[in-house]
Amino acid sequence: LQLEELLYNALERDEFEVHYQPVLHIGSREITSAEALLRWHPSGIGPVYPDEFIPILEKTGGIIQVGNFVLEQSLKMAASIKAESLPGFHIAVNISPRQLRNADFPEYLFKLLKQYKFPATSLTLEITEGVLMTGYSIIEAAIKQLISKGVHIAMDDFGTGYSSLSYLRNYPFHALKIDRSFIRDITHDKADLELVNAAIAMAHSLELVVVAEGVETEQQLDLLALKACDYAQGFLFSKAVPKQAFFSLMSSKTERS
Ligand code: G
Ligand code: G
Ligand code: MN
Ligand code: NA
Repeated sequence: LQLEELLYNALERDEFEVHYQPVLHIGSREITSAEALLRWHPSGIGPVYPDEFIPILEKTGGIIQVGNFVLEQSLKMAASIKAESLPGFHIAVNISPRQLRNADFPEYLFKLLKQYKFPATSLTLEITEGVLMTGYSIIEAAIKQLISKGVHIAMDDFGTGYSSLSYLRNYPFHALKIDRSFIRDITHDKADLELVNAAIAMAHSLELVVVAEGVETEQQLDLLALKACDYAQGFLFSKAVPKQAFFSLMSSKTERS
């Protein structure tokens, strides 16, 4: 209960910060997008990671407000990158089931996109299979409404859930993110490499782009390039960093080219 108490009013106390992890196009090695990852720094104790506090926010409903904060910060950040250096820049934000169950979510998001003059097609919402497994028809409707307005949806943590294939059949997703547990051993585990290869081939045949998560070595990147994976994200390039550090990452890239 202690974290739950500390989370109460954490937004008002300004304890949340959105960090950004670059995503690179494998072919060009250019940063083309970023994933927003929430960080919490409660005063007194050290940083607490999302795996610990997101489930609590989901339970208490605090995720609605905090999720809106993440979306707003992310769109603001991405809008300035688009304006200053990279018109094609894309931003990815993780969305919880609880947010999608809120009937006001799509309208809220469309208003935000308008406010920041941000194209729907430059925003990806990352959802896990768990989001779809909840079986709420309101979630299904929200996802279809978002897609119809051009918002991209990525299936996150692919391979770790249960029924991913039927969801891929039923929703026009734009991207598939292969969970980092499948990437970790591809240089020495033949079965993992074959699974990743099959996932990429399947995604491409359904016209989805593929992002490999948790890429830590050049050897992994080489194999992913060989298997025609489209994008990569991981410590090889950068961990998630605060906004200013992300801006420097972007400008050092463009200055060099
Ligand atoms: O960086 P890492 O420990 O940050 O993130 C762990 C997990 O927490 C991610 O896989 C992601 O699914 C989830 N997460 C991070 N930020 C957010 C967020 O803003 N909203 C939601 N719903 N989940 C997030
Ligand atoms: O579940 P989701 O994929 O949205 O969250 C990404 C999580 O993976 C975050 O916790 C982030 O810190 C972590 N992460 C990102 N890149 C790497 C990496 O290269 N290696 C490892 N081990 N974790 C990573
Ligand atoms: Mn994610
Ligand atoms: Na993931």
